[in-house]
Amino acid sequence: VNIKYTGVCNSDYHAWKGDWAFKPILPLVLGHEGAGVVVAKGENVTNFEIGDHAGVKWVNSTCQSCSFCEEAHESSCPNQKNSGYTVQGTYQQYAVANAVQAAHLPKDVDLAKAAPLLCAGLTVYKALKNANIRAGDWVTIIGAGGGLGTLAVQYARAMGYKILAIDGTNKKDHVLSKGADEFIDFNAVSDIPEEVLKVTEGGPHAVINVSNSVKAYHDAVKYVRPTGTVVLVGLPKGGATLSTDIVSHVLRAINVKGSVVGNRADTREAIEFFRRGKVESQVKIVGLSEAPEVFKLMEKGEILGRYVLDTTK
Ligand code: 8ID
Ligand code: ZN
Repeated sequence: VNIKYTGVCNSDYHAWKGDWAFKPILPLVLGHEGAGVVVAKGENVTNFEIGDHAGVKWVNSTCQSCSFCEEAHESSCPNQKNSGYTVQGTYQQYAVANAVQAAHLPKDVDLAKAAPLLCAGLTVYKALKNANIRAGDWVTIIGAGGGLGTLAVQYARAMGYKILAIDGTNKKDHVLSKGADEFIDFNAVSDIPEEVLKVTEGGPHAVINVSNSVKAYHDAVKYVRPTGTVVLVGLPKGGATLSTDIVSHVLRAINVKGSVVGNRADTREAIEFFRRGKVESQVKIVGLSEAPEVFKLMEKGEILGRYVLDTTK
């Protein structure tokens, strides 16, 4: 795939820093939100033609034969390869993906805006599906102003949920403009569980944490509504653990669930929400050579939405 644009995900930052116990290959080209044009294909590839638009996502290839692949839990395939982690990624002009896992991008979808959908959009859409809630229910989105969070707010709105967004002071206007009903500033509020319980009248039916904050995870299991679900998406530095008060956990019958990207159907559905205008993809386009500056902004928590790199600059 001739990659035209690639999104900058916080996971790229973690890969660069070597933050997780699961280690990347070295040397490594980062990137797993690549959008571009098919320029060559293997002789057995039947589902793409030269000239088609394609997305290269985190799940670059899977074995198709394990029990997880059989049941469409491809992101749990033990034999999967990951773009920008265990195979060379999309911070370059030409990248390879297995045709089965490459995403089909309709030609009327702008490639720069499509890029963030391939990880951020897909991941939050799947996390919301995994929350298993109904239209009208409360969902709390932690880290709502970042790359994943900005899209999470919009998918949640499109899916009919009431949204309580949590992030820093500098993200408030941005997050409310994307459709959050309520906002809590984690810098300004000292007792976050108390405030969440008040705003959501007894706790949200689901919590999606897309921040790196371990404290936010501990708060979430305290304030989630009885029978509700905390979806773990944000990936803090390796070694972080989540503890929970067992008696309270049992008596409130709460669920705690990890969620990692999504399968091919989730990818197609997440792209379709965007194509139909139900979510917008706010991107700031800079040159590939500016990636180090983007990482600095990410480190300081100053990014609203997603940065996308133009691979020709
Ligand atoms: O499949 C997955 N599970 C998956 C896929 C893609 C990304 C997981 N991730 C992980 C990344 O590795 C990272 O840990 O999701 C996390 C978020 O990625 P991102 O959206 O690309 O990061 P960002 O744009 O930097 O946004 C993070 C937001 O969190 C806020 C920041 O202000 C920022 O807006 N935040 C922080 I840091 N601490 C917070 C806190 N205590 C907080 N918001 C609320 N409360
Ligand atoms: Zn990502």
